[in-house]
Amino acid sequence: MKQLKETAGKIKSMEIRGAGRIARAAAGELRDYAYRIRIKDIDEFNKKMKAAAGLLVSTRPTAVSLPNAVRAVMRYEGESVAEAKSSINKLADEFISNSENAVKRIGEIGSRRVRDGDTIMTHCNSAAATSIMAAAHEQGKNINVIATESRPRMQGLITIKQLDSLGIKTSLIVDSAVRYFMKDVDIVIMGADAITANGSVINKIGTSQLALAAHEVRKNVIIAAETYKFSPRTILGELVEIEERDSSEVISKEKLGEFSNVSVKNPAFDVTPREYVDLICTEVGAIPPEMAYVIIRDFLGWGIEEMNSEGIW
Ligand code: RI2
Repeated sequence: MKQLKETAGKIKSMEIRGAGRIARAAAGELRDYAYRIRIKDIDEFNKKMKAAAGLLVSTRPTAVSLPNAVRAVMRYEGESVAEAKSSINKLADEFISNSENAVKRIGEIGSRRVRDGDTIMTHCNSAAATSIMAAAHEQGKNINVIATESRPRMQGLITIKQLDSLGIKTSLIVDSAVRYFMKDVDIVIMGADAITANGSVINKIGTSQLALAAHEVRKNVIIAAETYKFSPRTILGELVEIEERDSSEVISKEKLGEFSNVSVKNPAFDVTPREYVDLICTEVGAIPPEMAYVIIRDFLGWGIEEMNSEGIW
């Protein structure tokens, strides 16, 4: 339980972050937790697993990769605890390796859209998006990247570090300079935390203004997202919840305490309508956002009837 809570805490505090990474961490934790349970009774075991799944999913509400990963592992079968454990082990390992391969494949597919000499603008830090840049660079294309800081958590600093270590020339800009620099950009590449059935993209706050600025000057926006970032529940009309994080990420509690009429709003994500997205690059191909429903139906393996039930596992 201690380690389970620790992993959940790390996801919540964003020590483990990035939609793909939290998904893999949750799948791995469920597998390890299962092996730590010392109960012989299968019903009791299942109850513990359900509680653990619930705890992990509750840590961050927006990135759908998290419930999708948990769902993938919680499909385990077994009449006995030993069987259940081995099924969980197999499903978790499968999810993790498929996820890692997906990020690599997205790089290969997406890099075909990058031309030699392109300037790419990106936002926040997305493993799927940087995989495209890394692949293009590896192919010998000379690219320049403009990376936003991505306030308040400054994930842009992670991006510039990663790109720098690959030898990719990168300029760091403040978030509000996005429109100013858009004229120099050839293509915008960003990640996603969730994609809805109608092709809207939920990603780090600021993504939609970047996409809007790109749209204004007809620059292509590519979203790099594994298939498990598509949200099955949006087929049922559900909206993706936007995580509101603590005010202390924006201004210290002490400073805020100096004011009587000030509050802080700190949404972690926003929604980009599909009209501003040219292509979603997944591991099964680059698709127009209008095809999001097909990905949910054909690649996630969720039956509509399963989604109608109370919980998702
Ligand atoms: P990958 C991140 O969320 C960013 O919004 C990023 O674009 C998205 O997850 C996808 O990241 P946060 O955890 O899975 O920083 O592509 O809030 O790495």
